[in-house]
Amino acid sequence: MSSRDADESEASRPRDEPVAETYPGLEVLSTDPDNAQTDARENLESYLTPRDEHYVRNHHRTPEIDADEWTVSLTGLVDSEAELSMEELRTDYPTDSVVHMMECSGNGRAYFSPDAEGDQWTFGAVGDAVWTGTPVRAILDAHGADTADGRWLTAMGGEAKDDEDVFCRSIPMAKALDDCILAYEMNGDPMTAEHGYPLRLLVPGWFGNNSVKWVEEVRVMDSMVVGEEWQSRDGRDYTEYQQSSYRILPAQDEEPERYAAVDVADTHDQMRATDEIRNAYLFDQLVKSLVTSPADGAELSPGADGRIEVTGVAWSGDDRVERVEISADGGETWDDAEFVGPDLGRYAVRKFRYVWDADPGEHTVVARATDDRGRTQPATVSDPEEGLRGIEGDRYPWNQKGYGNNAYRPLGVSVTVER
Ligand SMILES: Nc1nc2c(c(=O)[nH]1)N[C@H]1C(S)=C(S)[C@@H](COP(=O)(O)O)O[C@H]1N2
Ligand SMILES: [Mo]
Repeated sequence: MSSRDADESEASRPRDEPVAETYPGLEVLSTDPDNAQTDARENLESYLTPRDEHYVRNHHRTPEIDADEWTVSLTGLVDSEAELSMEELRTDYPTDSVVHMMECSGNGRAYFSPDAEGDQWTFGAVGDAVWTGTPVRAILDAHGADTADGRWLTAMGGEAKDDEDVFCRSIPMAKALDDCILAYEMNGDPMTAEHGYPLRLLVPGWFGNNSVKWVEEVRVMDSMVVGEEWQSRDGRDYTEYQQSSYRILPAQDEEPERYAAVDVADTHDQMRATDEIRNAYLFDQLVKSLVTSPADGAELSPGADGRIEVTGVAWSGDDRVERVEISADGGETWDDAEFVGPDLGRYAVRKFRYVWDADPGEHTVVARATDDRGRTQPATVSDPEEGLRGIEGDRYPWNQKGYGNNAYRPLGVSVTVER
């Protein structure tokens, strides 16, 4: 029985519980489908974001799935196609865990002017969790998959109804082999329904849109999902979320250019290689940071020594965060912050602190992170008329769907230091 048949025999049905009740730590942006972000900067100070403070981002209604009935099909360029139960995934293959600070591509959309279409996420569509499951490589190796460079692993979500676009993502084979897992646990417990129970693809270091929830088929292919075959496979469109959404689309472009394949996965590099790739795909995350304390609007009375502790979090994509700087004057002058606490791996959150010798008055405190390839956060978002396709002149490219914003100035906190 394929999981699609299982769907129809009640292995999956839409879930009724309102997110506002199940996730008290979230601010609900929309319901049906549910979209909710963490409601306070302090929530992100935990090394692991509790499951109920981790943002939820859905295109369709959350399915309620019976894990005993659920299977994932392995198809395409493999010696033997297979249909794997949750039990087989857990017991027949190795297990791996990874800590990943996962960010939605739409996080920071609210800071675009004019508005970009979609839910107006501010800073809270990001969360750090430890994900546990079966390494994708082990499954591909066991079934004689063609894992040559240039192949793609396409993962398909199982929640779309017959008249809905399937949430489907193609991942370059090199990344799939390197560290992707089919995850069934989040922070040591089974995932909650909204986060993908019973199974999701987890693509560490990459924007959340790559980590397909409720995955029901993974297919080894020689291209991404593209073309007519995939625009109406079983009467549904499997290309929308790969080729149309989750692309950097400047104001002057009507539609993103649909490619069968791209050689460059690194999102930042795609945004620069404007001749080869007109509209970057949102693959690995861009370096970013957030001051978590003091709170925006705080009135601070420093101790006798006039010092105030500034703390925050930083994260990145495939390249590690190497440096965080703090400015108490909105970005005119900078000082290095120090990293504190454990490093839980290359994709995990990094916490930082800075001891600020504060003068009385009003200040805008901002943080700026830089990755180990020297890429740093830009100051602001560009105007649409500039038509940028990548980060230029300290400006993040305004884009129609409001993706990838890692500009530091909109994330600053305004504080008053008292005498
Ligand atoms: N099947 C499916 N997978 C999905 C989505 C979806 O709508 N359907 N949303 C994606 C997006 S855009 C993000 S940011 C993450 C969010 O994961 P979370 O809800 O666990 O935070 O899931 C991704 N996986
Ligand atoms: Mo997302």
